[in-house]
Amino acid sequence: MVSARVGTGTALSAVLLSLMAAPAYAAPTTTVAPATAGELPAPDVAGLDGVLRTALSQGAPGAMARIDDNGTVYTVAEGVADRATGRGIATKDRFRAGSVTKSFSAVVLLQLVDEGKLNLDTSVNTYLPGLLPDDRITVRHVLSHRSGLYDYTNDMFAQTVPGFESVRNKVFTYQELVDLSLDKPLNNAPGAAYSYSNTNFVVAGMLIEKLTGHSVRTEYENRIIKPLKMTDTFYVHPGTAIPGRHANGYLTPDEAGAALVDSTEQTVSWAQSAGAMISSTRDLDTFFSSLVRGKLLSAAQLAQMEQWTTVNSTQGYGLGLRRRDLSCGISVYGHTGTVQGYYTYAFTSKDGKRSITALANTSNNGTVLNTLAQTLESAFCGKPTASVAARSTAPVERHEDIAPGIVKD
Ligand code: REX
Repeated sequence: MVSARVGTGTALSAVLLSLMAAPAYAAPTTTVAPATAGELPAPDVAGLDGVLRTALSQGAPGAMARIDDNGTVYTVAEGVADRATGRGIATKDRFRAGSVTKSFSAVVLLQLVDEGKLNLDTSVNTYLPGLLPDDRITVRHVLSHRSGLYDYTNDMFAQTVPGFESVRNKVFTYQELVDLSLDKPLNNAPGAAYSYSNTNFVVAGMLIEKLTGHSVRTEYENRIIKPLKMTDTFYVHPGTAIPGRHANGYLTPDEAGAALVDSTEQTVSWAQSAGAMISSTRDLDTFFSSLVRGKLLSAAQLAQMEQWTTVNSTQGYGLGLRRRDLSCGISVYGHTGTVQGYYTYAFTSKDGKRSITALANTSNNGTVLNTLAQTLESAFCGKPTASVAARSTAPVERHEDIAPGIVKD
């Protein structure tokens, strides 16, 4: 399902059109090698477009990315937002950002630390008496995925489309989600190991609501969305619609060759504070850039957020924040997201001067997910040199760091 908009020429003119429509940013005179932030090589916009086209060839109906490079904006879009109408995807389209929500939840909690209302090394049960089966689980363990709490989504989505349809319109309480997790023993002793689990960020949502007396939506809005003027960003729960112009999401069934399922509308109640945020490429660039520039947290809490637990040889997890080490030797900071029909990458450089958000409107397609990871290389490492030319064909570590069984090859 490759749309008529595929093609570098089309994509690059989309860049220029988008820039004309966004006068707040300086338009680049060329999309090739302008002056760039810090010591990073210029972004490889043509390479980025090639990555998106590869994602389409692997089954994504559409793919798009926006780079904000110290005031210069590059946008690239390929394929469709809506398979029924054939409307081309565009970087202004909103989408479901999945676990990028975890970074929002962590920021709210770290602001509460700054306000003296929360201590990272205190037991979760001190704030939520009796919630967890082990008093040794601290707030820090939860935010760094070291609590050992089992990820209930492993079972919920063992069968991809039936699992999704069984929760598409369901509304869970946080307690119900925690109870699903507690049906299983802890994966590890508190603090002993990294084990990615949505349960941790359900607990984070409960902490936010307990400590503030407000819904997570109110706290995201007042502390992050409004101050940063992120007008494309919404926490919609338990409503099922994405407000305004958006990309539809298409879930890949487990059965080879089966038709994609339009998964745009859902409560995302199974994730809530772990994954229900709606946003745009512009807003997520703004969010992570602002975060690392210290616009949301004190230097002390940002430093806490950037204390890394090792995930594997090229990834670390902080507090609701991922670090990815790229082939050119630089590290970038942000989060990934997977909800049915949407894969997101949103990352920024150490100084926040260059950010990229990339989106493919499909999921349960590990090949597309691995391809989308290459957008970071194009954005931050520039054109491949001979020594790294092999990276686009090099085997990528098997899938992203995600819970077992949530993605198929
Ligand atoms: C649930 C199943 C995925 C997806 C999930 N998403 O846990 C959270 C998230 C909110 O975004 N995590 C990602 C489904 C990994 C992150 O942190 O980057 N897969 C799909 C299946 C597999 O149903 N049987 O691919 O849409």
